[in-house]
Amino acid sequence: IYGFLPFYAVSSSSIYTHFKAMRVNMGRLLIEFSSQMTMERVQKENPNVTEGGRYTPPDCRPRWKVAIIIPFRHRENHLKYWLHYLHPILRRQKIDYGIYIINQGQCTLMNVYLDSNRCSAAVKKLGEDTFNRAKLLNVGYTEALKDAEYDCFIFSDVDLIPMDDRNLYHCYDQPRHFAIAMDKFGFRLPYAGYFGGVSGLSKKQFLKINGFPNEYWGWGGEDDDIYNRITLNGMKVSRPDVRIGRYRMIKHERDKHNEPNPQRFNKIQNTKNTMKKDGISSLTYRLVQVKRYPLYTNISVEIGKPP
Ligand code: BGN
Repeated sequence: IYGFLPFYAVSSSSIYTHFKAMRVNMGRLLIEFSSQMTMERVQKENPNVTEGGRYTPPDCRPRWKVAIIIPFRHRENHLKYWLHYLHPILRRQKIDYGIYIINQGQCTLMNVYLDSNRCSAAVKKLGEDTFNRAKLLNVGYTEALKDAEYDCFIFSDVDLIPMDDRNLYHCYDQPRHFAIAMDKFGFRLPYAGYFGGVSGLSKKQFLKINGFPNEYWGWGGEDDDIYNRITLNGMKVSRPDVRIGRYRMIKHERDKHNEPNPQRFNKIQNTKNTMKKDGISSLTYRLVQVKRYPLYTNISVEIGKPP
């Protein structure tokens, strides 16, 4: 049958120029972390990204407005690679997006006169209290919505780079898990209910599960709690094809002040009882600083410490 297909049907130059003009996705990408990376270089590579790391495609009106939220502390080098790889991918995917880095910081002096939800403008520093990934993600959701009317939120670790640009960074009918085939897990899911690394929920899906838990201090379990919230609320996780959802993780030492949380085993058994009161509805934090850089918006917050 294929023998009868005229060759020009697939190779005609008009089709070729058409695709070239659309700057279509490229498929499998080469991702490496050995070349020198500087913020200046990444800025030069991305001249049409606007202040705060915002981009809107000039030639279409995307269905979603996407806030990409990255929980962060002490990973400047990873951030350079993340921005270097992701900005061009997101532009090819024609995503309307903004990048929000959520730093776990600390106020050294509180501005009691003005507003107890903010630190004094003068004194601020990076926090060294126990890390809390999911609470930082809740903060990212809240702060991004102060910036623009986002209706889709993608939550990404700073060390995860997609290896295929057909893994589209927008929202889906069901909560999305993007990082399904990471190199460190042999390019497959470590277990069926894994929801870690990179995930995405529409505003509606996020509110349906009352956002993420605020009470997971230290490493582990918060992503399993989010998975439980999704299934307990009658939704199911959507995933890309395993050949497309591939990721490279930038190698690193285990972080300080992010020890495995010994309570996580118990906590993930209790999502059904905790999710209604612990979530976006109960989120409190203090804003330390918001700074707009050319390639991202940097938000530092004080989120407290474990009880
Ligand atoms: C799981 C962690 C996840 C983590 C994955 C992959 C827990 C809860 C108790 C079983 N869950 O074991 O948080 O993303 O490993 O590293 O520790």
